[in-house]
Amino acid sequence: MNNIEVKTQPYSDQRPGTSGLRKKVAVFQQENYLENFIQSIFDSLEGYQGKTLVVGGDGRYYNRHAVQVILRMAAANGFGRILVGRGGLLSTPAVSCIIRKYQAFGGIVLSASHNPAGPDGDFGIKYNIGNGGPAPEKITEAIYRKSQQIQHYRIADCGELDLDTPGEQQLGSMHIEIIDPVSDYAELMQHLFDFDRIHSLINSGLFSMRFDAMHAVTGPYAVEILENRLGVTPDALMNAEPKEDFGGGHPDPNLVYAKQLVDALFAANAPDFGAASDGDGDRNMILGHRCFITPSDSLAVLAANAHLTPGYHRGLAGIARSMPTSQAADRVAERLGIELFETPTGWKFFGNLLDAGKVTLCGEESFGTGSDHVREKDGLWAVLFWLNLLAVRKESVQEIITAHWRSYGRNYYSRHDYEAVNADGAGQLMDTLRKANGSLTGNRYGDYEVAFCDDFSYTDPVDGSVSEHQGIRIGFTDGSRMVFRLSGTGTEGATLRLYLERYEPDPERQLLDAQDGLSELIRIGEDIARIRHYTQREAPSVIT
Ligand code: G16
Repeated sequence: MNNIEVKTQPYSDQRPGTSGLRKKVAVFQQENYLENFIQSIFDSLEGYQGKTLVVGGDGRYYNRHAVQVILRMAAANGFGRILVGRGGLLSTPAVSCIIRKYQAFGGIVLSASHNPAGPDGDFGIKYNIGNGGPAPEKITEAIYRKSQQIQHYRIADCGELDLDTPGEQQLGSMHIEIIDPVSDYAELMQHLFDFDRIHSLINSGLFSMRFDAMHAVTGPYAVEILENRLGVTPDALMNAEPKEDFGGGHPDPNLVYAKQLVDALFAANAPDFGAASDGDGDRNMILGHRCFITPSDSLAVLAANAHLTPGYHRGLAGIARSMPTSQAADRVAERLGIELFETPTGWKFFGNLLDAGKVTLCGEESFGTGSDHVREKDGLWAVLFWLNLLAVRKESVQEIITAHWRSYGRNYYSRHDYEAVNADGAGQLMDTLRKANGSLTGNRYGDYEVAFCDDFSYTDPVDGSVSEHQGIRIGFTDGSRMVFRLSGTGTEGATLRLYLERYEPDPERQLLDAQDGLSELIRIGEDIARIRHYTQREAPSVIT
C-alpha cells in the first residue's frame, strides 16, 4: 500500500466553535475540505506515531465517508492502531470512555450533535485528547492555525475498508480494530449504578417509562442497557433505530424538539419517567409524569443525592457548572461544604477541573450533565442516575423535585433562543450591551435593581489560561440574573441566547410555571437588549 501526498489550499473558515467544527454537509463536501481539517488536526499534534486513535460518530449522513477518509489518513500519518465503532458508530461519551480505558492518544468524533442531519443538514468533527475530553482552546486554535497554512495532506492509496465486520484488519503498518460500540460503555455504567435495584423497579409492575433515542446514536446503547440489562420492554424505547437523517427530526432533547416524548409524558395516562438523548448521545432531558426537570435542577438533584448510588457513595469532590446554568447547584455545594466552579459554556472547560480531582459532577443548562467517569457530558449516564435515585427513594420525579425546592429554594430558570438571526444585528446587540457595561449598575427596572453587569471572563484555576467575552451578565440585587450570549454551535446566521433566573425561597410560591415565574425578568431582558429591534423577531424560536 502506498501513501500519497495530495496538494491542497487552505479554507478560511475552519476555526472550531464551542464543540468542534460544525458546518453544512455541503461545506464539508467541497474539494479537500474534510481532508484539510483532518490533516490540520494531525499536524497540530505531537508524538502520536505508532499510537492509538479512537474513531466513531453519531451515524449521520457523511459519517461513513468521513470514517473511511480518516482511517486512510491516520495510516498515512503514522498512527499505529485505530479503534473504530462497528458501522462507524460511537456515541460521544463512548468515545471518551474508550479513549480512557485503552489509553489511546486521542479520538475523532464525527457529529454535529443535535443539529439536523442528511444531505442538506449539518456535519461536524471534534478532536478529543488523551484524557477523553474535548480538545482545549490552545489545541483547537493550533488546529485552526494549521488549517490556514496547509499545503498538502497525506492519505493511504487503497479501496473501501470494511467497517461492519468486528475484528482486526491491517492498513499498511496500522492495525484497525472494529469494536462493539456499546459494550465498554455499558460495563462502565453497570459499575456506577445499582443495576439490580433499577431492574427491580422497572420490573415491579408499578413503574413505567419511555426513552426517546430520536433516531440517533443512543438507540443501540438503550437497547443493550435499558432493554437487555435492565428489562425495559421494547415498546418503552422510542425511535431506537439510528438513521442517517435522524428520521428527518431535530435530535435535540428539549420541550420543543422532543415533542413526541413530551406529549407522551403529559398525557392523561402518562408513564412515570421519560428521558431523551441527542444526536451523539451526550445530552439528556429528564421528565416525570407531567413534569419537566430543567437541566440546572437536574444537576442540583443529582449532586444532592449522589451518595445514594454505588459510583458516588463516597461523596463529591466539588461541582462545576457553566456560567449561564442556574445557581441551584451552588446551594447544594454550599450545604455539602464543597467547592462550586463557574466556567464558560463548553464542556472542554471542565476537563482540567476533573483531571485535577477538583470536581466530580459537572452540568450545563444546555441539557448536559456528567461526571469524572468520562470527560464528556453523558446522556444515558444521567438517565441511569435518575433511575437509580427513583429506585432508592421510591418517590416520583415530581415528589423528588418538589422536596428539593422546599429544602433548597427554587431557581426559576429558562433559556430563550433566537435562532438563525442576522449575524450583524446580533453582533450589534452584544456590542451595545458590552458598551453599556457598568453603567447599568444601580438602574431600576420594575421590582429589580441592577447589582452588577459584566462580560464574563474565566481564569482556569489549574493552568491559569484566560477566556474572555464569555457572555454578558446582568445581576440584580435579589440574586436574579440574566445572561446574553451568542451560540458557538450554530451553522446559520447567529443564535442569540437569553438565559433568565430568579430565586424563590418560599415553598408556597414555588409551583408556578417557569415562564410565569420569570415573566417580569423576560420583559426586562427584551427591553434592555432591544431584542426585537436587533433580531427583527417578535418572539424567541425556542424556549426551554
Ligand atoms: C455543545 C457543547 C456544550 C455547550 C453547547 C451549547 O454541546 O459541548 O458545552 O453548552 O454546545 O453551546 P452554545 O450555547 O455555544 O451553542 P453539544 O451537545 O452541541 O456538543
